[in-house]
Amino acid sequence: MSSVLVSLDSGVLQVTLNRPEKLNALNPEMHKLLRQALERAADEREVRAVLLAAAGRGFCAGQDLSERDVSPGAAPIDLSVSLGSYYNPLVRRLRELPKPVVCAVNGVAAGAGANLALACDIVVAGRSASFIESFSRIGLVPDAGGTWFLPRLAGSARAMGLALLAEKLSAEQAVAWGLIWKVVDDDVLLPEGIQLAKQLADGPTKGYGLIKKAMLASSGNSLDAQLELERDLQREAGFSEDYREGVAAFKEKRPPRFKGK
Ligand code: LHQ
Repeated sequence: MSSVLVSLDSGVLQVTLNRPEKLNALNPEMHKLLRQALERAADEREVRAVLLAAAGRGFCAGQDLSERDVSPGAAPIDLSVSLGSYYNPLVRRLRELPKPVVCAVNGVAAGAGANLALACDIVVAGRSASFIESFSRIGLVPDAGGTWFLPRLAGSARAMGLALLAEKLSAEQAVAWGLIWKVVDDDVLLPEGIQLAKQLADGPTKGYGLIKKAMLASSGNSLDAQLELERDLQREAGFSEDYREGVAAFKEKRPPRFKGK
């Protein structure tokens, strides 16, 4: 059985981490398959939204630590290689993908697993899910974008506490702190994730891509620069077929039929 399952239905590419016995800890094979799935999402017109989900009782326990030889005689491991080859491209791909990415967090999300979830656009979590910036427990620095996402989402005091103390944050607390979109009962998590992704897959895909671009740029921009960017992106959105359709539907008092163009 593949460690990452991929299926396309109604415009939603569902990508499921599938190594439940290791709480979906990420190894090179999973990274390869994840990358392939996200490239497919970027390339195929039929894909209009992505749903990242996971099998079993955990979402993702971060980097697979069993593959690291840390015995006294072993050569020191250069972790930057793994970040440069796998994690950094993965986070960039998710953020820069011009299509919405929903993440359904079904259980514990630890280390890079937590930050993988935070790299997605809409994060919905099951009530029993939790987030742990577990890096400091093993002497590491939050990676996979953690030191960028956390202060922006939760504020610097909470970001620092999460990173230094590595305490488990409940899904309810993650919502209260602004880390994620919402919490739902565990038994409806997947249907809820699918429903959200389908809703987005039926939307103005091109406009969504431009929204992602604007949001991503905002944290490095002055208000002035952001206003200029909004002007440019709005020009592009205004030339889309979906803008015409959206306004026509509004005038005709009917639901829009977006084509993603
Ligand atoms: C695991 C793992 C795991 C292997 C559970 N690996 N097997 C990036 C680039 C380069 C280098 C370094 O790092 C990074 C980014 C990172 O992600 S660093 C952070 C790595 N992750 C962690 O430190 C989390 C380690 N895991 C845990 O702390 C716990 O397993 C959590 C809190 C996630 C869940 O605890 P429990 O619910 O009590 O489950 P468990 O500990 O019993 O785990 C279940 C199984 O999964 C168990 O296997 P076993 O054969 O004994 O049943 C664990 O060994 C395995 N597993 N995480 N990361």
